[in-house]
Order: sequence, then structure tokens, then C-alpha cells
Amino acid sequence: MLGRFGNQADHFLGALGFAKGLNRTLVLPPWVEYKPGLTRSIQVPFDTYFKVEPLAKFHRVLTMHEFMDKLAPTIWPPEKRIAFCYVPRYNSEGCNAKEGNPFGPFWDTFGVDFVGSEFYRPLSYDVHYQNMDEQWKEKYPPEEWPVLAFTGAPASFPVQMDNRGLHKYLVWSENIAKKAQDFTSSLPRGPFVGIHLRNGIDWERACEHVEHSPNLFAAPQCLGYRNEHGVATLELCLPSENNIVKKLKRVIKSVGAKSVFVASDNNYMTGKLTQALQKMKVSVHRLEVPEPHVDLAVLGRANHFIGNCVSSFSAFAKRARDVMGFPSSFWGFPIE
Ligand code: GFB
Repeated sequence: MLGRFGNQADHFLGALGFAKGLNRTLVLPPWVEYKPGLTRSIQVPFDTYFKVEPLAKFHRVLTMHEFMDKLAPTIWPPEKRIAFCYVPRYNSEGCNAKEGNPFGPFWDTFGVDFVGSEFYRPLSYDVHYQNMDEQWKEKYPPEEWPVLAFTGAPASFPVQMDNRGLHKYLVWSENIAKKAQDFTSSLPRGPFVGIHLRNGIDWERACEHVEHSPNLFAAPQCLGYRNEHGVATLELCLPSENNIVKKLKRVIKSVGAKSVFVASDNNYMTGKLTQALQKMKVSVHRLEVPEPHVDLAVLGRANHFIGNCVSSFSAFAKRARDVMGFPSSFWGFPIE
């Protein structure tokens, strides 16, 4: 799975839908993280952040560590390790599954090397259409191909409409849930609004292209998969501080919120927001030590969430709330 957490979560839901469609056990991959100063990605076990049991209620799953320890020696011995890719990669004749970061470090974590490549074109991983599940089963019967190991997630970005609901099986691990719960109980009594401010330098740069990409990154979550609800604007991608304050005040009033929780990758606007909300007697809070997953878990518990439609980080919080029936909205949306 490529990209950072939000991107990987989109891919994960797609891969889960794919495994279910093919009726094959899903090996739960580790999450890939990038640390400043490290040239190689690190792999964080799947269950560090999420519980396995809720997923197992939906479909057969096991963690990658379990798979490598218990099953791989018999059903996927080193001489049978074939990498799957759509077409040859990196101008070569094979999948080159371990070329580059995070690919090499990912497989090295489990001591995996590949002895060959398999190109699955023209099949696609969209098992919701055109008997694709049957085509996979026919071309790769499980007796002959017990393991399908992909170089990239068999999933699209952003997550397909049909797989969004699978989010209900993603339940935070005890550790993350407890941190979020402890933090939420430290907020003033009463409803709170959770907001996501995606505004780091990488984001500013990405938003520069928004005019030419009417459906950038996660934007289909509000604009629709066919831009039924408009095309992305700079305000949708990088809302102005004034509009943030305006929208936030409106939402605070409608839910009778007593506090605001801010999650951000850069500028939390705490000074500006504290000042703007002083008259309404609404306080502004953030995690002292920012942790992306705890931020998301807190956003999931808010009485209302305002997110960035273009960000897949926001999209995670939005889906988690949708499956619970909790309300959310987006900065700069509806498009004016
Ligand atoms: O999650 P993500 O794929 O979402 O990547 P986008 C953004 C990363 O920034 C997260 C951090 O995984 C976090 O590490 N981050 C963002 C945050 N917002 C917050 C926050 O509120 N709290 C904390 N603690 N961390 C896309 C990338 O990001 O941005 C694309 O996925 C590309 O690959 C693009 O780089 C520019 O969809 O927002």
C-alpha cells in the first residue's frame, strides 16, 4: 500500500473487498510509515492500530506475521514466491517487487524474496463488475495459486463507492481507543466539534494543482465520483482562515458545542480560534503530543466533524462517522 495513512486505509478497504469477492483469505498487511531521517520505510503491525476480530466477522483474515510464521513455510515456500503485478515495472521484464521504498523494506521485514513474476492484465481488481471475481478464479485457481502476493494493493484510490461501507469493520485497537477516550473525557462537559485542518507545505503545493484536477485525491467523497456535486476549488482544498472561522461558528451554534477539538498536520490555528470563539464561551483543544491515529479516533467521537474534502486523512474520519450515523461536513462545500 502506497502513500501515507489515509491513502493506505483507502487501499486497505479496496483490498478487503477484493479478497471477499474472490473468497480468498486476506493477509492483513502492516502499515507503512516513513520517519524523518530514515531512508527506509518501517512496517507497523496491522493490529497496532486496529482490532482483528471485527474484520474476521466479515471475512477470513490473519495478520502478516501470523501468515509468515504459521502458513508460509508450507503453502508459500521460498521457491514458490511469485510476485503479482499488472504489467512489468521499472522498465524491466518482471514485477521487480522489491525495487524502491517502501517495497524493498516491506518484503525484507518478512524475509521475502521472489523467484518470478506474474502479470495479471487484463484482469482488474474491481470485483463488483463484469464477473471479475469469476475471471480471477478461472485464471488463478486456488489449488494452483494458493497465494496471490501483489506488488501494490489490489485496490483503487480513492476507495470505490462500493467499498466505503467496509469501514465499519475497522475498529481501533484498545490502545488507540483508550487514548481517544481519555482525551475526550478531559474536554469540557457538553457537545464538541472536531475539525481537521490540513495545511502543511506539501498540502499547499498539492492544492496548487486543484484547478486542473477536478477530483483531486479524496474529493469524490463530497464532489461525487463523477463530479456530480461540482469541481474542486482552492477553497475546498485549502480553506481560508476567515471561512474556517465562519463555518465553525455556524456549526458550533447548531450543535450547541462547548468546545472544539483541532487535528492538524501543521497550523492548528489555536490562537485565532480561541480569540474568535471567546464570546461564545467555547474553548479550543488539541492533543499535546500529536498522534495521527488518536487524532482520527477523537474526530470519530465528535458531535460534528468538519473535514477537508480533498484529504484522505479527513476521508478516514468521515467514513468512520458515516458508518456510525454521525454527521459531518466539509470546508468550502457545497461549492459556492
Ligand atoms: O493520511 P494521508 O494519506 O492524507 O497523508 P492526505 C497525510 C499525513 O499527514 C497523515 C499527517 O498520514 C498524517 O501523518 N497528518 C495529516 C496528520 N493531517 C493530520 C492531523 O490532523 N493530525 C496528525 N497527527 N497528522 C496526501 C497524501 O495526504 O497528501 C498524498 O496521502 C500526497 O500521498 C498529498 O502526499 C500531498 O490525503 O491528506
